[in-house]
Amino acid sequence: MTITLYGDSISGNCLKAKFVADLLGKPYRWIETSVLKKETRTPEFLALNPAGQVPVAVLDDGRPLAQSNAIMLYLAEGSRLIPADPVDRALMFQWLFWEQYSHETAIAVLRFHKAYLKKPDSEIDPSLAPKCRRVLTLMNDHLATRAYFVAEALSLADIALVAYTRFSHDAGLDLKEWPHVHGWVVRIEKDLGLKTVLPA
Ligand SMILES: N[C@@H](CCC(=O)N[C@@H](CS)C(=O)NCC(=O)O)C(=O)O
Repeated sequence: MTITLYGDSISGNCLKAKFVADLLGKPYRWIETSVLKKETRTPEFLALNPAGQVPVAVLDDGRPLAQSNAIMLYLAEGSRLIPADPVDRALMFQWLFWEQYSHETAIAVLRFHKAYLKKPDSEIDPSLAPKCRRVLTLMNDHLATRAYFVAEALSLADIALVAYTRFSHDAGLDLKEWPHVHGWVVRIEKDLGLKTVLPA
């Protein structure tokens, strides 16, 4: 049985799972599930994830699994995307937790309000843009001396963080201001075999 991924193609969280499955050659069935059309609120979908959020993976044995980073970890089990060294692995988790608590809650949220809900700036929480800038500056400082977030090799930390960082322009942020982040996005998109979404 092939795993099934319920995801919305505009969502970085959903694309994380797709990127890992594609990179590792894991077969899956993708079921496009639109947040804007409220397809995450149907009784069938809520039976899979009562939180009403994509992504959800339905595993080989039929069990549903939610949370993008949990799905990535499941797909990448035993692969080069999870460092073998315990400290490096813990550092990967450090960045995965930071991504969910500090990064996704800034860049993904501002992007969604601006690019998809088309809200004028006056209706958007004014603390979001400065929070995004702090997040990008922290990443830029980290990447000033390294090519990848952990252990000089591609890991789930890079994949989690690139998912929304590459769409920063949708949130009104020009990555050219953060050149190490810009260069890293180009590198990770290439590693994942993705066509760049960065503005020229
Ligand atoms: N922490 C969750 C966040 C999932 C999430 O926010 N999903 C959004 C799309 S990116 C969603 O389904 N939103 C619909 C809703 O909350 O109503 C993850 O990483 O999977």
